[in-house]
Amino acid sequence: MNTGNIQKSYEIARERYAAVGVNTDEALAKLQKIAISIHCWQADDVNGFENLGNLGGGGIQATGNYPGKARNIGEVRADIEKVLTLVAGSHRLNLHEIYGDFQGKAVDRDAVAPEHFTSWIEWAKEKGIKLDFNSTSFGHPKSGDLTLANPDKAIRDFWIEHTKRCRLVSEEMGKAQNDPCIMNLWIHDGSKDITVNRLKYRQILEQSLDEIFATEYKNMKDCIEAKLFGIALESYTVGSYDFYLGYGAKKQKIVTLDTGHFHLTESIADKISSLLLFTPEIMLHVSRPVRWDSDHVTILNDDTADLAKEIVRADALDKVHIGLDYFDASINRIGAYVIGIRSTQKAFLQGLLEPIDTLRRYEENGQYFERLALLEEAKGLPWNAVWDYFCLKNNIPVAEDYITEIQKYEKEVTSKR
Ligand code: RNT
Ligand code: ZN
Repeated sequence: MNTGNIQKSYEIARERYAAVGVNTDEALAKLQKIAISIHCWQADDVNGFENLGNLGGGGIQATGNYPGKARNIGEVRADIEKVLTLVAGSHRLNLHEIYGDFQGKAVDRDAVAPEHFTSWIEWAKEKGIKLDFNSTSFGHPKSGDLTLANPDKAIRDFWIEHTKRCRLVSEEMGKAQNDPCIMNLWIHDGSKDITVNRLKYRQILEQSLDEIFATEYKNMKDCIEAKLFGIALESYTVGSYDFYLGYGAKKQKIVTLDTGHFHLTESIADKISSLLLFTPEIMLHVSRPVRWDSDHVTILNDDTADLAKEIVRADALDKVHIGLDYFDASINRIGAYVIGIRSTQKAFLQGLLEPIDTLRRYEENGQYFERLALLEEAKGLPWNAVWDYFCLKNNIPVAEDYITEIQKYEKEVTSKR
């Protein structure tokens, strides 16, 4: 890329934005601070490295068999390190329990402990990355259709113990990194066919959560993630959105909004301003549902852009944790990461460049034609020149230049796996 042209384009864009009352330098400074919690599970199609034999199940599945997936912790770390050379800003890594460093030992889920994450904590510290965490209740012989909502006390207690231990792991991560570790709790519990005990399972889940959350921690924050349905669990989901929204509002827990977990015509962006009023913070799993919760790679589409805009409009960047959640096994996985991260950042940049003061003034004056006109014109403002400059300034590949970097890594590293 011609650096001189990028700089020149930025100067022109800066002037153009100033004309609508937007300071591009300020927008860039804010974008620089937005951390994205990168999900570790795109690297290996959500397999993890426990030595128990993954049984699948739990209503999620990665499709595709593109070569080169990470086969061990070292490869996940190498891939993430590569990704970080192709994106600007400081980001976080979101680990699932099944990615623990179990050193070849069979450590069952009810035996996981902070020591299994010591090497992750050390690696993260060395690389300047903060960690987030997730309990893992899928892909295990005891997963079945019901985990925390299981009427069978032995199975339920097993998962309660697992989740409690995951909170302790998160607490230790948070302490070590001197920044709260955000722990997400998602369970697949549900039913393939019509159930006549909808209330019963939800009562059990509520009790399990109360037990899990009884211990207060200072260095971790809990978030709870709802879902519409899982594969083979189509008729009923215990942890529905209503369930977790109610629980989160009542117990002041963070509700996770996964953009793939709602009816496809539902606006996730519109939920931000309501959640901000009734729950302490928000966790996002930015994904791309195609016809269902398909977990395609996040792109800069209207849904992602609207979500980012709503967060900026609500001045809530410090209350919203931005995580990614998709797993596409059909394309280069490092490429999948980079596309998703860069597209999410582009969405936030667009939000930060919105001529919001003028738009709000129009709205308050009842000037609705003017509001719509400026919203439409704003779509064509030269945000991409600002984006290119952001990449240049951060010394990472500008525009499509990252494609060749990924091709090179594929040739030299992932194709040899
Ligand atoms: C599943 C949820 C959940 C998982 C990860 C792996 O539908 O979105 O967040 O994708 O925990
Ligand atoms: Zn999710």
